Amino acid sequence: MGLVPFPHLSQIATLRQALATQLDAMVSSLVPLQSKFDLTQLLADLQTASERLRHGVFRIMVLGDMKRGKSTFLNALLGQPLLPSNVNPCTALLTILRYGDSPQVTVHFTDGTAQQLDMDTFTQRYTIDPTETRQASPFDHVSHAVIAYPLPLLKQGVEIVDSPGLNDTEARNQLSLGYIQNCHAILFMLRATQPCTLAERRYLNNYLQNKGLSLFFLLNAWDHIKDSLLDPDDPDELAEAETRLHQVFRSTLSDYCGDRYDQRVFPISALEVLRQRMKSPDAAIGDTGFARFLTTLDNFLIQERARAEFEPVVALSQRAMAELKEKVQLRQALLDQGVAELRQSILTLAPAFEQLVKIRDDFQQEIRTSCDRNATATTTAFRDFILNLETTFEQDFAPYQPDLSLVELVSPAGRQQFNQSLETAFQQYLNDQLLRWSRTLEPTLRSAFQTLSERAAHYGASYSQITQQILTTLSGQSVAVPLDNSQPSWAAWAVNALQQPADTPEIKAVVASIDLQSILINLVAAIGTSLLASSLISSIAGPITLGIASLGIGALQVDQTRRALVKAARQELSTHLPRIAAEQQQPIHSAIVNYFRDYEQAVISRLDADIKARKQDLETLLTQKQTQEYQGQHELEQLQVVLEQVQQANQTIRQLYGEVQ
Ligand SMILES: Nc1nc2c(ncn2[C@@H]2O[C@H](COP(=O)(O)OP(=O)(O)OP(=O)(O)O)[C@@H](O)[C@H]2O)c(=O)[nH]1
Ligand SMILES: [Mg+2]
Repeated sequence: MGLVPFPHLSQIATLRQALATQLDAMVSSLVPLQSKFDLTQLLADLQTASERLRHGVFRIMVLGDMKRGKSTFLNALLGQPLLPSNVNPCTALLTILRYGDSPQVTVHFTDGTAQQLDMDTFTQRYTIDPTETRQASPFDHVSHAVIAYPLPLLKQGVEIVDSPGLNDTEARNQLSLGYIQNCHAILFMLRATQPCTLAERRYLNNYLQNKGLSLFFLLNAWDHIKDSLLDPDDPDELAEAETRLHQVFRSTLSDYCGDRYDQRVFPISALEVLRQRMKSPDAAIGDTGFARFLTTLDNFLIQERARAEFEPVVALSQRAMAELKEKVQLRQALLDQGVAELRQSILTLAPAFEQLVKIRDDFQQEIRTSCDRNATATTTAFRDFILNLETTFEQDFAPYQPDLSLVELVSPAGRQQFNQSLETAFQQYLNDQLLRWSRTLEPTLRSAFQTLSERAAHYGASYSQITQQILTTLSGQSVAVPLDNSQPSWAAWAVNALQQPADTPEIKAVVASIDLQSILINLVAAIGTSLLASSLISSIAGPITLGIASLGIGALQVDQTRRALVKAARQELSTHLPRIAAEQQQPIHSAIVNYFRDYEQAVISRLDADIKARKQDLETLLTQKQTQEYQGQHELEQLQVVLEQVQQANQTIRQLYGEVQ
């Protein structure tokens, strides 16, 4: 069996199953009541939650630049060299590793098709060929690969995602980025001997910082420090070098982990751990950094992940109980009412039901208004942003400019090289600008969602008052509000769907649904290529050629050339920006509208279903009474039994949840 890296995993797996079993028990108890009550929404919610628990996994993703040892690290975690690794750039695809009874690889293509392979063929066919240049990726048509493998760690409910090294081309990065939201912990791999390069920093700033991700840093190949020592066997010299290196990383990584360096950053030697685990699989891991990392991740797993996963289950179970309780109470109140009396009560209630419908319509209207306002504001902000790019182009583009003193523009090969570096620079510049804009979008959306959340709670409270009135009218007496169910379940849902910790997945989802990638491609296509094709080259080649003809390229020529380049680029920009701004407004507007519409539909359909169910329950009761099917006392006893079962399941769920506290 070998060493278990995360002892809490099996506890969580057991809890998941136990919770799912309780939810299923609730479902089984409730199903027979469907002839009396409309329980469609509640049953669907319970079943979905149970299903989700049964398929629950803990997903870890490794990110980092080329050859940092990502694949080696995952192999060390698994205890065997399953993922291909090499001294050369190696991992070509986003690779998801999950449990399967027998080893099998499925490669998914961008056109939606897939192909199954054995492990060897996969490795042969889909690793980076060291003789290929980085630019021409032969795997553009591949989306990702899934490896199913019978390994103990995977069987315990862990899924592992290996990623190709960070890439020059943003399109390739997007594949890994798209998957980040699906993962519960992101491990960013650095190499001890290369403290945080510019590319790594850029990646961290753009994609990982302040995103509400659970981010851990691994400083791999820590064993390499020895190589740089005068005397590799001198423990004092080693300790000193290690302390110095930690100081460097502490300051570079403080932007990403603040003062939690010790809980977030771990020096490891993946290769040594892999070797050790292959030799003696059961031995405790000797690498203290690696061992500390495992403990930290394990604690994170139980304290944060499990809690986040199970909390909604507890809320749902509580809600199921409260809903049932309310329905039973109503039946109880109506036990002795005759048909005529009940019919009369139902008629009297028409205005109350109309009030519920009015709440629905008012809330719907508010969501729509907020949608219009935000879609318009966002689109306007985007247009202004694009048009303003030109104003600050000089400063903004400066850090990305290719170093002209290294470029030789007189030869065709030199020009081609220049073209390439200019295009990369331009892509990066535009990409960073777009990300900057999308970050400004988040606070706006957050405040819009906050307001909607508050409105949902407000409407929920009014709604509860009326349903309470309905109960009172029907029973002819004051009925106590059942338990803590002061908020109707549609409102609880509506509040929770929007109101989450600072960086809500919802907001990220909206921002992600704005297809920055295609905006970028459009921008690059329109501006980038015309930059290269235009008079730009000749306008800047002029001074250089001149320089070479006379004195060689001096600082003066380089500076002149640089200014000519920026000026020409800015001119190009100014001719294209208005069109780009106009073209992209519609897709951005739609992305925002679609999101709000999805929310509106989900909330309103729940609200609507709730009103209908309340009416329907009364109609059903009336019909039963009319047809003499109704055997009041007996039925009430039955209901009490079910209620007790549901209460029992709810109690067990709370206890189980208590175990992860
Ligand atoms: N000395 C030392 N070498 C390591 C360590 N971890 C990995 N390596 C070596 O570093 C090289 C790259 O390792 P990989 O695991 O392929 O790196 P990667 O990040 O997956 O690389 P790509 O998939 O190409 O991005 C291999 O030759 C490994 O043997 C380590 O802890 N110490
Ligand atoms: Mg790799």
